[in-house]
Amino acid sequence: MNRKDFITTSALAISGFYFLQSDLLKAAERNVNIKKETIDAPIVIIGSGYGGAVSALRLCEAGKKVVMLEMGLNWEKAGIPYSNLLKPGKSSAWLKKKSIAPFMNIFSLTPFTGTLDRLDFENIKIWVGRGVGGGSLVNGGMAVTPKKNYFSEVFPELDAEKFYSYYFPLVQEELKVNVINENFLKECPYYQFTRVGEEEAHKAGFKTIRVPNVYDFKYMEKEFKNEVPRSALNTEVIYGNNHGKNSLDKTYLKKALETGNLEILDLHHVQSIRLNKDTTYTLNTNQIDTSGNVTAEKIFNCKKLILSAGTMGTLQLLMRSNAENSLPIHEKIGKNWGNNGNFMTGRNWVKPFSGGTGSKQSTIPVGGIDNWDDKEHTFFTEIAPLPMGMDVATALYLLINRVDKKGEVIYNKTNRSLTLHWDNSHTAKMKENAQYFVRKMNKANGGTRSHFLFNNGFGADICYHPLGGCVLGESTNEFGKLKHHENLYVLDGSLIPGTIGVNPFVTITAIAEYCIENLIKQNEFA
Ligand code: FAE
Repeated sequence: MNRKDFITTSALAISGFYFLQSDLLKAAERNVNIKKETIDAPIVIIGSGYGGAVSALRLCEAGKKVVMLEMGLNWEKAGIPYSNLLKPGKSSAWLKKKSIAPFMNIFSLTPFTGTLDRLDFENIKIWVGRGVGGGSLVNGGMAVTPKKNYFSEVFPELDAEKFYSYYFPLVQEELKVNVINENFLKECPYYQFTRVGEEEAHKAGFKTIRVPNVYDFKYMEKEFKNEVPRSALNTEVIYGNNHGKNSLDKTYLKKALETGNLEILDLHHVQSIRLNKDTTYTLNTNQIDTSGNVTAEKIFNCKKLILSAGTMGTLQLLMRSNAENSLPIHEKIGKNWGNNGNFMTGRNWVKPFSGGTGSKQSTIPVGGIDNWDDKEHTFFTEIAPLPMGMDVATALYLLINRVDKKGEVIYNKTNRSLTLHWDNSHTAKMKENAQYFVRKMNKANGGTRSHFLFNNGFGADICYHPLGGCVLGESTNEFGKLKHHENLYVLDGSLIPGTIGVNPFVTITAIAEYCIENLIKQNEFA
C-alpha cells in the first residue's frame, strides 16, 4: 500500500468508525426513550380480522378475558376520516410514500399507518387490510357463500350440511349481509356499470347472479337521495368507508367489546413468538406511532395464543419464530397456498357512444358472472366498479378460478421475510379462462382487451384473497389447534387450502365460528 492509499484507507476507516459510533449513540439514545414493559394476559389473539373477531366474541361471551393485539390503527378511536379513491390521504397506504391501489398510483403520500397494505413478491402482489377490523376495513364487502359441492371438495372432512344449515346463516346474520333492491339497482345511475355488465354477459351467453354484501343498501338509498353523508357513492372503499359498510368494528368486535371482556391494543406489532418450557408463550411486540416509529417494546406472556394475523401475517409469524426462536412448526406449514384463483382483467371501448360504464359508479359490487358449471372454463367473476370520476368506457372483472396447482410459502432467513413459490405456471389456466371470457364478451358486444388497465390486458399478479399455508386438519387438528403445540391455535384465512371458488370472508368467518365453538366445548380455554 502506498502513502496515498494508506491515508485514504485510514481516513475512510476513521470516518466509518465515527459514523458507526454516532449511529450507535443515536440508536442508544432512541433505545433509552423506548419504554419497556412486560404484560401477563391469559389469552392473546394476534390480529383483528375475521378469524380474530369471531374468536374474540365467542371467548368473551364464554366469560374469558381476551387481549387482542393489532398492528394497525383503531380508526374509530382515532377519529381520523378515511380517504376516498380520488383523493388518497392518511388511510390509503400502510407507511408508503405513494398510493398502492391496483392502478393509477400517481399520488404522493406522507407515510402513515393507513388501512391498505401491499406485499410485493416476485410474481405476485398481495393486498391486505391493516387496522382494527383487518380486511373488513378495505374490502368490497361481497359476502358470498361458496358452492356446496366445491366446499365439500375443498373440505371433505367437514359436515357440509351443518355448515349450510347453521354456520353460514349464522355468519350472514352476524355480518349483517343484505341484498340490493332490484328497483334501486335498475334506476340508480351509479349502477350503470352493473347493468351494462349484466346485459353484455347475457348477450354473450353467460349466467349472472346477484351478489349479497355487508354494505347497508338502505343507507345507500338514502345517500342517493342526499339524506345522509355519502360513502359508497363518494368513491370510498379500499381506503375505508366512513359510512354504510358493516365492517367488523361495527359487528363482531363491537359485540365482543360490549361484553367488557375484550381489550384491543392497536398499533401493537407482534415481532416473534417464543414457546416457554411450561407451554406458555412469550410475544415480542413493538408499539408504534402513526409514522411507524417504535415507541415501546412490550413483552406479552400468555397461556393461550390465537394467531389471526391473516394468511400472510400468520405464516410470517410462525416461520420467523421457527427460524429465530426455534418455535416448533409442522412440516406442512407454508404448503397448500393459493391466490383463490384471483385473476384481474378488463375491457376497453365498452359502449363508448351510449353512456359507457358510467361516469358515476358506486364502489360496492352487486353483480357476478357465474361460469362455474362449465367444466372447461370454470370461473366466477365479479362485475367490479372502476370509479374514476369520469366515464372511461371500461369494464373491470376479478375472476375467481379453481387453483389446481398450489403454491408454497417459505422463509428467507437473510432478509427475514417470506418468499413465495408462485409463477406463471400457477396462473396459466386462469389466464386461459380470462382470455376465453374477454374474447366471448368482445365478440358479442364489441370492446377490446384492456391495455388501459393492464400490461397486455391481464393482471395475473393481482391478489386480494391469499389463502392457505396452515391448512385445517393438515398442520392443525380438526379445529385449528396447531400440531406440536398445547396452547397455540390458528383461526384465519390460512386454514383454507388456497381456494374456495368465491370471495372468501364468509367462509373464513364460518370456519372460525366452527373451530372456536368446538375448541371452547373441548375446554381448551378453561
Ligand atoms: P385479515 O382480515 O387480513 O386480518 C388480519 C389482521 O392481522 C390485520 O388487521 C393485520 O393488520 C393484523 N396483523 C397482521 N400481522 C400482525 C402482527 N404481526 N401483529 C399484529 N397484528 C397483525 O385476516 N373478501 C370477500 O369475501 N369479499 C370482498 O368483497 C373482498 N374484497 C377485498 C378487497 C380488497 C381490496 C382486499 C385487500 C381484500 C378483499 N377481500 C374480500 C378479502 C378479505 O378481506 C380477506 O380474505 C379477509 O380479510 C381475511 O381475513 P383474515 O381473518 O384471514
